[in-house]
Amino acid sequence: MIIPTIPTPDELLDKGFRRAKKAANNVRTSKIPRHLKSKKIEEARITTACQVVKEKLLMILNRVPDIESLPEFYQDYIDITVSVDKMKQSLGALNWAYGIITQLEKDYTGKIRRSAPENASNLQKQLYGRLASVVKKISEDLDFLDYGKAKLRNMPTINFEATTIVIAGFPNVGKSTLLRQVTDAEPRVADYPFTTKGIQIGHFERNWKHFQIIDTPGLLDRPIGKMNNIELNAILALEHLADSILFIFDISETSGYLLENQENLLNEINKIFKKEIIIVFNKIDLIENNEDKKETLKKYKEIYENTIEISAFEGIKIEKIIERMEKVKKTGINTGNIDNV
Ligand SMILES: Nc1nc2c(ncn2[C@@H]2O[C@H](COP(=O)(O)OP(=O)(O)O)[C@@H](O)[C@H]2O)c(=O)[nH]1
Ligand SMILES: [Mg+2]
Repeated sequence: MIIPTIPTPDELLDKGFRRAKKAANNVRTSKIPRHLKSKKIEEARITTACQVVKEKLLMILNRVPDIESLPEFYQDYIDITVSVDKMKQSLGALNWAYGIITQLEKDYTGKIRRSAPENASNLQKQLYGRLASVVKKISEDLDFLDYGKAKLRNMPTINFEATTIVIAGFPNVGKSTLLRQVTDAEPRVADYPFTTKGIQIGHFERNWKHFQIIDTPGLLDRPIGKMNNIELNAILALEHLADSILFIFDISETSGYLLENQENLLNEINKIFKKEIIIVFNKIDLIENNEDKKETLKKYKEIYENTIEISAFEGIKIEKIIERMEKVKKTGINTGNIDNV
């Protein structure tokens, strides 16, 4: 979670005014000489109301991390999900309000100190009006941050130290099955733009090295050539994470996708991701008695080098995949380019 709870303008003002009232009562019941009281009361009201509102604004500003200092994947994610510019604008507006309120507080406490006691209450009312109008001016910004908070609540939690492998391949080729076979626990599901099911992140460890496997249903399982720019950006954000892509062919074609189409998808992925691609032929258990399919597999193995044949469902040759993943080098370099599509 990157954004703290955001109050509405009314909540912000109510809190300020309520605390100000208490502060004023404390002065009223204190031992300050009577002739000084009315000014002290109004001064306490002003200072407290301004301080409470400022404190809350500062808390929000301090708790939202500096977007530019986040890993690129998160910057892209925030940009695709809510827009980094709008986010910065809203935070900028809160910062602006903070500055104005500081000035108002200073001006009005000075005015009250210099004023006749009978004018103090009027000055305090003036300040309240101006404070309220400043807070109302950032109403849309508070709204936007609250919307951003909701949108970013279930952002993927990425381990940037881990070697990361992103799975690609048409629906039903066995991506989820393989993810479950390779990783320890149930994969964690996080929101991801343009996916309805969210992305799934699984982990496993080997020889004290941490591996992270990411499945992106709805994203790397359909023709990329037809995607619009925002969708492509959602894909490219993955480029920041992926040290390698694992592409799954369903050699049995029981998923309903012809091998020819699967090849096209592989080619498209090859074009946008400048990453090493591990090619896996899945569902070999289904072609055991099919000489034609076996022949096709042989042909494909000649075209693509270093492929692995598995049955994710029966757990055959899973170890081979893990051994292959262990050889993946951590790159962490973004070389993605949507112009290649
Ligand atoms: N026979 C067989 N079925 C498999 C294999 N791998 C996956 N399946 C089945 O294919 C279907 C789709 O698998 P799933 O992992 O959900 O595919 P995804 O859409 O790519 O995530 C499921 O019914 C799986 O049980 C395999 O190696 N052999
Ligand atoms: Mg799946």
